[in-house]
Amino acid sequence: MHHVIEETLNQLQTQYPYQKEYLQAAKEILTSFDPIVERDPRLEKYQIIQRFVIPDRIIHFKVCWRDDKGNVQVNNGFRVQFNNAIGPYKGGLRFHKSVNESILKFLGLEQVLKNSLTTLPMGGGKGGSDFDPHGKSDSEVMSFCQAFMNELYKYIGEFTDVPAGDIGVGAREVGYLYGQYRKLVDRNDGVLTGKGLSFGGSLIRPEATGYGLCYFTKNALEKMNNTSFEGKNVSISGSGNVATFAADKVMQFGGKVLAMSDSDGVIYDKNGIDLKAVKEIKEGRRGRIREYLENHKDALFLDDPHKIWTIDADIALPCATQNEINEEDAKTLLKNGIIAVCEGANMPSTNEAAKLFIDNKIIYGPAKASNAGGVAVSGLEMSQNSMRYNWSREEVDAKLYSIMTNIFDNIYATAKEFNNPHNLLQGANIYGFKKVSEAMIAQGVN
Ligand code: NDP
Ligand code: 2IT
Repeated sequence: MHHVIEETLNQLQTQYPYQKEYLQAAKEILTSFDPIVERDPRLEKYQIIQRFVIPDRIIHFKVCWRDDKGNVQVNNGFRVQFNNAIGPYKGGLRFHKSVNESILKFLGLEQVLKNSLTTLPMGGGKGGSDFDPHGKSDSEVMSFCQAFMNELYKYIGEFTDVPAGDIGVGAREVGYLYGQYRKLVDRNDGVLTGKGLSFGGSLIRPEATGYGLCYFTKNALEKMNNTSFEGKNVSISGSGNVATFAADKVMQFGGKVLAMSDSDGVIYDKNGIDLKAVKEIKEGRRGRIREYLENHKDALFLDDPHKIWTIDADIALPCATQNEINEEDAKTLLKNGIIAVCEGANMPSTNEAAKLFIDNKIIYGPAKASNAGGVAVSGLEMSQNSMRYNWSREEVDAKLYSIMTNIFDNIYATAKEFNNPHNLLQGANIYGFKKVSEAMIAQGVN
């Protein structure tokens, strides 16, 4: 390993020993930069590796709000502004009880490379709160979102930082957040993406991450394996925004979705998942996925989310959360003859699992490339807001398809250039880093 990479990783380990997700992402990314640090002495001369892996700033604030009983609740709020060398900070907000600085730093770091891969002018950031939306009423979610924005609005803007959704933040939350922002600053400038269609949202944004994941996977299946989704069995973890639209597109492409999940467990339906029923449970009632069994007598419930990887499938699309595929899960998938694992969630495979996929030469689509469709259409939403114009559904979908195809082609070409065509992870890291590092060097030490 190049000494610059080794020293940087050691320093992070010493400074942030408890930030395990951040250290994991930093290790995964920096170790793949080995050949380019050798090749380009400017990276060492200007300390680009160290400057790249540390966020520009972290904003940590207190969020106080009242629940329906009138009790005062207190949560932590964050915005990690990671890197704005190629465009305004851009990335989602996550509301989940597990949210902390480590998770948001890993997500922000990934976002910098992902946004660069889209080729649109967006820097990287991430934010959120340890607020748990499960079981909260609509008015509680609104109170929380308003209190969160009462702090966040000071740090965001159409040219500075443009947040969006992530786990626990969908159209409802973006609506409440945007409403409070507009009230506070008296500007309707589109500062969040994922907005409702009636106030500046883009067609296809809700579908974009799941559809984009399938467009990426379709390209990979064709160009690496000369095959397609047609007739393939697919496991999709999660049952939120990304998972449901991925399932929708897999079915449109002729695949069969055997299983989906939530944090309680897995539904397995050998007849193929009835997506309408899943959407009715999840979108309509915000219920639990095991309710699927009430109307689907052939389906089974497996009471551990990891068990989804024991189901014999051709393609796995992890669309729930980080580290949901560990080394054991990866071995099980490989033993069952999986041909492709393409990531809808961020960092769903541990570094050990990802290495197994790459070493075994299956198609492994790394998150920062395969799930970039969501932020890509967020970028297109920003363009439409700036133009005061809306593209049609077909126009946005065609642009998304072309962006995902380009991402695949660019990272595959880079993986081949570095003599490991199956290492799309290295391809994505190096290709994404190129534009960011060039911009940092060109803009001097600051
Ligand atoms: P949602 O909140 O819409 O859905 C999250 C889903 O994941 C829920 O079904 C949730 O179940 C499930 N889940 C959470 N933890 C676990 C677990 N440990 N095991 C199994 N299932 C779990 O979020 P999104 O669909 O938006 O996000 C999913 C992933 O995709 C995240 O990693 C996110 O960062 C990533 N992503 C999202 C993008 C977007 O545009 N929304 C863009 C790119 C990536 P439960 O209800 O039980 O919590
Ligand atoms: O992880 C991600 O790329 C997102 N949650 C979407 C970010 C965005 O700004 O649309």
